[in-house]
Amino acid sequence: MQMSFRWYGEEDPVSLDYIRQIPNMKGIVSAIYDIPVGESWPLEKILELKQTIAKHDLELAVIESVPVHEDIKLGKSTRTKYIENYKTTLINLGEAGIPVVCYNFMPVFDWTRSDLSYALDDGSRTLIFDEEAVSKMDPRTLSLPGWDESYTKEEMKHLLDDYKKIDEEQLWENLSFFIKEILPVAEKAKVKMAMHPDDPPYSIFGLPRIITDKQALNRLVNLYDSPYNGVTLCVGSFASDPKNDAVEILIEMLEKGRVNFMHTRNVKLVGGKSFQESAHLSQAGSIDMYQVIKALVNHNYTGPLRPDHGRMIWGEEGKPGYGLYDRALGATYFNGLYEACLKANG
Ligand SMILES: [Mn+2]
Repeated sequence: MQMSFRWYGEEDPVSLDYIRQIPNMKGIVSAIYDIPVGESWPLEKILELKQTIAKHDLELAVIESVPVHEDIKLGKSTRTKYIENYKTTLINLGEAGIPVVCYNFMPVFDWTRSDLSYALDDGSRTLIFDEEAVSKMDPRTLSLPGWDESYTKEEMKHLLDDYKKIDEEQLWENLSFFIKEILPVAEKAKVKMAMHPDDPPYSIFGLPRIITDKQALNRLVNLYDSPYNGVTLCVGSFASDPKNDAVEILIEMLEKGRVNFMHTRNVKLVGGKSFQESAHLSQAGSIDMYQVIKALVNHNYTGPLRPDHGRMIWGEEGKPGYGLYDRALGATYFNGLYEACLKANG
């Protein structure tokens, strides 16, 4: 397991200097944020990012994410040029020696929450998803951090209309087309693809969502039979649906050799489909993190792992989910579980 941390580039209030001081921290998960979705990433920019990180004695371990243009998800004829650009990006990432790319296939909206700064009983602040509050939200006027904010109101309306013609099977077909186009390129470039599950893993705002459960992951990895066609096993995303057993999903994908990246976040289910992002500790949420790390150790997982979202604690302010302190506590906790599991195995 390679302990890693997400970093949003020079704009990130959390500096590489600070990240480096977290015990056992080795990898950085980042991206190039100033290239419009759909355009290819130049090799020089990738190398520049890699060098900036290397100067701090860290390694650019994962690109999260190379976003997929909506025309690809919609299966429009214009997808051809965007798929070619995606291939160019993968070739350049391979050239720069970047081993893993995280991506997702969620229509329009990335991760969705109803409140980004909900006060927990202990005074910390966290992201929550309240089923009722989300059902009252208007997707045409909504914006959350990490989403593509380049749409005008009119463009957003058209985009949402376009998706009215796309059901889940059609979305699968468009994903299948994309996977079969890019995977041979990723294999040749030696870049492992790591599909992130939909977050939360069910339809919201009437939009189709397909990467939602164990069955979906099996269908995905069977679209192209290669270890390069793998997953980001985000236990917190899967566990947001009470129907999913995140540990069982993890073990199945480890057995198939398709886990290319780990996200370890805990969530506390609070009834129905509502949940709160909790501290990473098992007892704080609904995921048994000991079982997660034990599964990784037992399957000799050597890939990157990052503590996913953390709460805002100790008065820290910053990007919701991406403060320094709670994620650093998470990393330390996972280091401890890892050492214990490793030593228990002799
Ligand atoms: Mn995640």
